[in-house]
Amino acid sequence: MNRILHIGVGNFCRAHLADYTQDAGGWSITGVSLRSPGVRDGLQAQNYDYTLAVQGQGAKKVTVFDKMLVAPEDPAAILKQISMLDVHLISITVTEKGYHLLPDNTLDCSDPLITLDLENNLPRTVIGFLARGLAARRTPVTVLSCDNRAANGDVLHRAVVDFAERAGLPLDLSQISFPNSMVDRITPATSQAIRDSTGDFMAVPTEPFREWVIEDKFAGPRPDWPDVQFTDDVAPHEIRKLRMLNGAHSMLAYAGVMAGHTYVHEAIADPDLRKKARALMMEAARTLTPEMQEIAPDYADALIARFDNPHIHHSLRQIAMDGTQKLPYRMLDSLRALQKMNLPAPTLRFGVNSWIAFCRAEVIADRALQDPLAEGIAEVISSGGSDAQLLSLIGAEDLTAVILE
Ligand code: CS2
Repeated sequence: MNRILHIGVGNFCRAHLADYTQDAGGWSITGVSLRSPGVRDGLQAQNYDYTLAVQGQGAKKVTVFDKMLVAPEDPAAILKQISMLDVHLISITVTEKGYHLLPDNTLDCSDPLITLDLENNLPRTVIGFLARGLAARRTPVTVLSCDNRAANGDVLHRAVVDFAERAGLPLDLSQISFPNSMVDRITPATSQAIRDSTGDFMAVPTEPFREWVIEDKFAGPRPDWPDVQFTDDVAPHEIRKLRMLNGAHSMLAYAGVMAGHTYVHEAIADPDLRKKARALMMEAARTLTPEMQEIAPDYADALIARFDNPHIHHSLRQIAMDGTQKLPYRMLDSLRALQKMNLPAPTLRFGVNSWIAFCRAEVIADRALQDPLAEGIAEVISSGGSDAQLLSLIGAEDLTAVILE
């Protein structure tokens, strides 16, 4: 049977890639956790099967995983998997921070984990595993990023090549492809209520909607995924989704927490935030291609209806995590594009200012920020630093005047 090696077995991949792959049939997935054994232990105890609790559609058994490996327990086993002949696809969901990139989307070689990986044959990061594993691979393989990042395949490609060059590893790039992709399915963390209602400790709650657009650039075979759009150019779809859905999500997260809300469906029911969510989406929409601009009003309505879903308990604090990694592609790219067109962007500015206000409130309340740059943020705030200094942490120096105006 053909296999996918999937790195990062969080709820999102178990609700998206795994669901699509099970529907396709004929493929199995071997999961890799880069850090803790928790998900592996939980899934192993139930033969790697779990319940996908699709809101409104009931429980679906997902049986597509054949096993799961935990990288720190045996990193060499992961490298071996990358070179195996029945693995035609290596897919990735490690979230934004898992790429170890600078705000300009290049590899952050001053990152301690990347430094360690450059010096050691047994890696810890996804970039280290890919570069070292692919250097030993002799047959075609596709590396498919399924994370929210603009041009996710291109930036992953660049980071892996950069790492390989610095580590002196030979990569046969004629055998490896890195398609860009847009992924979408709102998938919160598993709550006790979901565990109780499904009787499955490892159940994953998700919404009925799912969308996947992939650049048609596969080095070898791929599953016959149903309802996936294959295209030469993913960017218009990706930018639509990242700037409208994720941009509004992040604004709701920061402004929503500050207004005392807990979940997305509560924040979107707040009349002021509802108006602002739509306004942010429509500001972002002006940066899209003409085709996407045409569908933007309907798309915005559909997104708001999805945010309204009271059965999906999507925590605002979950979305608020890792803001330094998310804001660049969710808000700053739109702000830059609008600035170039000389168009106003009051709600996007409000969104970035809400992040600043949220960071300040958290640090002042002595709550640890969940962000790879948490220390730097806390240092700026507790030493009386300016908002401009916070913006420089996310590479927004060029936008300081616009955002803080
Ligand atoms: C969310 C996303 O956690 C977040 O930051 O904005 O996970 C969002 O739910 C997905 O991208 C929807 O496809």
